[in-house]
Amino acid sequence: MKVTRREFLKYSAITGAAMSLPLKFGVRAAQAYAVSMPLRKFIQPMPMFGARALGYPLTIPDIPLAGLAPVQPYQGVDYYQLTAGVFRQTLHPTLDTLRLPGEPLGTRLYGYRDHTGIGFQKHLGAAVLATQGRPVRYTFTSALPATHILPYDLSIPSPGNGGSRQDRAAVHLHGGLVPWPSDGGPFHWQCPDPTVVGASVIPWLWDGGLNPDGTPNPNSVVWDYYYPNNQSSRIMWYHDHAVGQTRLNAYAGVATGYIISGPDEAALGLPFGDPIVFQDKVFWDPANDPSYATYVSGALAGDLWYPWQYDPAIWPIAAGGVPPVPSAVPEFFGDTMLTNGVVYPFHNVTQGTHRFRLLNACNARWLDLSFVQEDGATGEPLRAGGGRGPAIAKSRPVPANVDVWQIGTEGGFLPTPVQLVAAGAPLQPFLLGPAERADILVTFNAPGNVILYNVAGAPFPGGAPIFDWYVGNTKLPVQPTPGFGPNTRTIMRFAVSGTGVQIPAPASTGAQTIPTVPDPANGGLMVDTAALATQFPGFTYDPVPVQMTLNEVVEPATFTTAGNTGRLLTLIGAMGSTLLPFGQGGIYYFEPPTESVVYNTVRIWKIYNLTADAHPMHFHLFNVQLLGRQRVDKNLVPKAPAVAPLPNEMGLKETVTMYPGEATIVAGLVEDPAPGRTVRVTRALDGKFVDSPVPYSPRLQGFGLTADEYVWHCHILEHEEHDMMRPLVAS
Ligand SMILES: [Cu+2]
Repeated sequence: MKVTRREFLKYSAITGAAMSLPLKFGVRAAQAYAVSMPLRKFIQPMPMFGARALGYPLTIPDIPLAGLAPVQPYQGVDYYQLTAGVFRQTLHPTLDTLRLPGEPLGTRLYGYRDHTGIGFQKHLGAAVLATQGRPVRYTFTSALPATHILPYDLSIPSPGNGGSRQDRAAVHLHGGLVPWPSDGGPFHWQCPDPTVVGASVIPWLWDGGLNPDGTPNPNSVVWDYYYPNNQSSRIMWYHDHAVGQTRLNAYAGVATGYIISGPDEAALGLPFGDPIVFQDKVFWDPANDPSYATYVSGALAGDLWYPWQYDPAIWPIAAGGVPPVPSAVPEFFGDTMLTNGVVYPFHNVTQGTHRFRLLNACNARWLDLSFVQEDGATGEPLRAGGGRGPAIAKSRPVPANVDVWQIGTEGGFLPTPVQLVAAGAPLQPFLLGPAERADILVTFNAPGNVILYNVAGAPFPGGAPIFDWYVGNTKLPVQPTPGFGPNTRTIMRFAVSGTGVQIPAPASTGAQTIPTVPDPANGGLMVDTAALATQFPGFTYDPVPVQMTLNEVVEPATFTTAGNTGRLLTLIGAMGSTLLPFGQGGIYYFEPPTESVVYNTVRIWKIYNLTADAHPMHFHLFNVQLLGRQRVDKNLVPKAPAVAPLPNEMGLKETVTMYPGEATIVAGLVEDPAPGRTVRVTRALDGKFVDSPVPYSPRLQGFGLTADEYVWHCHILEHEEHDMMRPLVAS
């Protein structure tokens, strides 16, 4: 599963001195990576999504579901008015004690809000609960400030029209099957000036305007987002995707949940299930990075910290390279875990079964999860085989007595639910890469405090000690105090008491995926074409694989306005690349498209990871069924038969972990998001309607293509932005 940095250098076809410096993860420069202040764990309740809507007591702080606009202009849709704005919220009480008299309280954040306004803005607020088959339409505006609240690297490629405005925002429904103008891709950005928009913004949806004679005027159109919601029940999320600043906007908080619920879910008779969203952050302590305010206007102690320095002590740099200041970095790992938007919360539960919908919203951190018993004396995991003190690193947390079943992923329900944990004993990996979701049933079999525990390496899977925060890790620059952060292993506490009902996992859910059979020639799985024809009538199977590579290279001086930065650049490579030969580097996002898909087809994608780390590759527009993973050599020749997916990967997904030194093979189910290329808009007032045509992408027309524009990319947000993303042409 893992290649060493030495192997990576061979794989990457980078020779000479260019990348000869190995990563020096044990060393830390003075300011390259700041450390959060100690924050006591498990002292605040976990906020709940939609508390009012779902009947939770108001004493539990809630993250509001989006409210309906007071005027409902369209029939048959849920219409919202959404804005991305800036606000402050206390994410941990200690952070407010760092403020001087007269300074505002709370950490400065970005986030979505609905028409009810600024006063109701909450971190991860404006989550949407959608009804299957009932479209959601909304008007979006950006009220982001002109100067970003995080260090902003102007050397990242310019978005073109609009220059390097820092107040841009685009809304991507992650996992949504939506017409391309509503995909909220990199060039769908808006800013507070409505006349300045991204190259892919094109008004197209009827706004209800009439001609003087009272007939509908089909040319009276606006740039609204429109989600058909013709998908099986699932937890999705929507988050920022503006080119050049996605990583910053999302880290600042422009993200929240979006749940589709329908009869397929109701038939299972399960409780609704509470969304639980994980993030890792660093909070600024002026004592260990006095320069930060130079790069972040108005930053206060306890505000979000984000790296601004490309530190050669952490990341490789080519000879002679001079990174800009501030600089984008190859990946961000926080030292403090947030759940549902606050620092290290607790959540009171009864014994018995609870349904949770997990979302990993970290920029770059995987989660390898387990439930462990808490040591009442320390607030840390109870350990066996060692005591507190130096031996702690060798001892093991004692598992809590829980059963865990996974019933769904980001693609909806698993056709066959999978038991991950039985009475505390792990049966299957419980991994959640960036952007992945897990719909789980957890049964707490005993009272007491249970810690949700994470041991995933960061970067994944190899891991570096300086990004693995726990008591007893002697490689850390600062030793955490028991019961306090920084700590990236102890995510949250479940306080278990009382009794409740046990709910068995369904044996099957009726969910569909691409049918497969074992592949006798290559190993792993292959598409069962006979069953496909029966289960997906009208779909064509294209067995010719799209072959791609994932690469790490030195950023060419021509890539950026900053000249020879010497920085690491992650890229996707394609057969027929115009920039670098296949397997030897890759192509920039701005280069002409090379990947195209056709609606109502199933197509194989084979993606070779030639880098040292895993990448959570995310496909817009379509879901995939993972078929297998296969170890390959530097010439992309298989070294062993492919290995079949894990049981909890047997279902549709849109974000797939692709390990280093392996080819990951998936089958993409490319559905048509707007059959007939029209969307009917009906006025609520009088039932007058227009079938608005879905236009083609003006940006793709610049490449001579009459088609719909999507993207596919790595969901390590620093990779996506710099520059592991490619256009996806659909028609
Ligand atoms: Cu990546």
